[in-house]
Amino acid sequence: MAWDVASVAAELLRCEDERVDRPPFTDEWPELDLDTGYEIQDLNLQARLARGETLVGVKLGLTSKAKQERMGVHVPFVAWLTDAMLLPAGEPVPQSRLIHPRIEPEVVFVMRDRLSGPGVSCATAMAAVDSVWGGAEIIDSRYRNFRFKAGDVAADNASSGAFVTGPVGLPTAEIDLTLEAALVEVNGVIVDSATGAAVQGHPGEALALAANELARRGHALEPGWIVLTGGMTDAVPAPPGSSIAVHFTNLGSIFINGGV
Ligand code: OOG
Ligand code: MG
Repeated sequence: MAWDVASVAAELLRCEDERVDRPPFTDEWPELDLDTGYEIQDLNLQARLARGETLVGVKLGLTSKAKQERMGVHVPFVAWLTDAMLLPAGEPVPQSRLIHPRIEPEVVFVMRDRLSGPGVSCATAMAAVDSVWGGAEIIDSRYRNFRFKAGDVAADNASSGAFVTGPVGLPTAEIDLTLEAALVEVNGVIVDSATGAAVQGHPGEALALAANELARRGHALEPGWIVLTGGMTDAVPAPPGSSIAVHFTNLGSIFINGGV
């Protein structure tokens, strides 16, 4: 079978809806590059909106060395967040709709102003932010063992699954994000940690990257949007029965039960 943008998009949504994983498309279609991946991602955003979901923001992928090294993909990229991915605080991992969830700590921005690239810097990006939050993303790949290349993972909406935001939101002036730490706790044991500096040197750089990358695709960051700036540490598996927590220095703690 010769894959194209439309058939890969349909197959990815089918895998998501039926909770099945598969080998990466680049095994059969090596020319599936990042920009082709974005075309597929955009087609599936339209499909998500057509079935009643609402666009609520964007997520960045692979903005930290820890994530890039683990996934073997060394380019950051952007994907879409819809309201179907919002997990209320205190809810368990939605295992019934995920294949092999993993959790990662992220710095989250809520936008006050529209932010449109190109030419956005960390400082101009931060000036458009309303508030900063701690977050936990529950990623889930439609690729077996999370094996993929840049084009595959961009097409797969950057392994989107669900995300939770924490209990504390601060104005940007009240927090030094380079020094803001996140500890990752699994079943009572701290297994990893990083500060915001792990994310492109400053999470605001990731925000600028999002605005500039979206401009290339004819979009801007809109007021009220949520931006997940990317995993600060490697992600940890979140199987049924597990108990995961993310603790931030100033942005509070998020507790996520692995569910059943
Ligand atoms: C790709 C998604 C990356 C992040 O924060 O880096 C991502 C993956 O690791 O499966 O969400
Ligand atoms: Mg993430």
